[in-house]
Amino acid sequence: MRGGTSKGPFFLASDLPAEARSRDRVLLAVMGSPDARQIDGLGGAEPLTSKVAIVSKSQRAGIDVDFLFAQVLIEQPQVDVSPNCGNMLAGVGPFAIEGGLVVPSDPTTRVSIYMVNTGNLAVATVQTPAGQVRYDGATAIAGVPGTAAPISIDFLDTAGSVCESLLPTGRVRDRIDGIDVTCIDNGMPVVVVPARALGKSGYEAPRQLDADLDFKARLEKLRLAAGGLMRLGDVSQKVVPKMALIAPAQAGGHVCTRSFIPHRCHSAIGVLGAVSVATACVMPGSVAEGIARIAPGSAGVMSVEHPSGEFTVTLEVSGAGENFTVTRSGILRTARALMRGEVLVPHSVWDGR
Ligand code: NQM
Repeated sequence: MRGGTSKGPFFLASDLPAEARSRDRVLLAVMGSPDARQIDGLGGAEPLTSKVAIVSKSQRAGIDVDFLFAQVLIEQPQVDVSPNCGNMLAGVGPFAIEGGLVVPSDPTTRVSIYMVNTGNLAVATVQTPAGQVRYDGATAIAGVPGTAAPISIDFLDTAGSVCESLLPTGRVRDRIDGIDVTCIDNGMPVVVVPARALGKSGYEAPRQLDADLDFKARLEKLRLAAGGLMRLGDVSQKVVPKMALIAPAQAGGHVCTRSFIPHRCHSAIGVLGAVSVATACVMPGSVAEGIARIAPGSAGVMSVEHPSGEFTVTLEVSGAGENFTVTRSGILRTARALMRGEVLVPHSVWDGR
């Protein structure tokens, strides 16, 4: 399925090994990792197309389905299930309805989703006229050609999704390596850095930033240090925290971003990454102060600019400092089922030989 600006196979959990090491071995074979081109598997040789969704009927009261997201690393034999993915999440509702895990209603179906990676809840509203998933529609999202049916997603409790709290270092600002940053986790651990502090405008094309190896080395140094402060331990083999450069908005939004996931510059921005950056922008005292332009009363709707357009996040927040609280975050995505079938995994992988 395409989920938002990501793409990958969706599995019923019952079709995969239950034990994590065997499951990961199978997922690496499915995607063709480790290999820069993922030539012997389904992966698309970039982080946004090296993702897997694993879905099952939930045993939790009041919850429809459980969703486990797996980021299959491309050049390392590793699968990271520490973060969530708000883009693949967009495909979970349609997949669950079409797979018979959720009974559809007319004209929309609300699917409550337990996000196993982070232990958070999301509620997706899927268009289901006459009880059939509708994929076509008029909603455009940046980074996907054309239009499709809208899927709105509400997050109820994403603060401190992977780290223990919204501000994992306990501070709104930290100084690392001489640079002021805000480390935040409202669905995705992100280190927010003013682009100027790293000698960038924040308006560069992703490939320009990716080609600057000195800059990338400096960014990784900052990330490794921030990972420790955010109590994520040694993050050298983890895909979190992500890094987000911010600059004043250029196209009518509230802030402009270039995000790194974590080693390549995103062609747009991750969903929960955008939610975390938007949250930092409305948080008094963060490094976004003076960079994000927020008109009084507009904090509830944040437009986050990125290399291929903008991403709108709705936020309900209250308080300041230690009492700053996020009560709800919302986003709009689209998704599409691309094919159904069987992926073939060598016996030796399945058997662990
Ligand atoms: O932040 C990219 C993406 C993502 C993850 C990444 C995502 C999210 O664009 O919720 O969606 O941060 O690796 O799919």
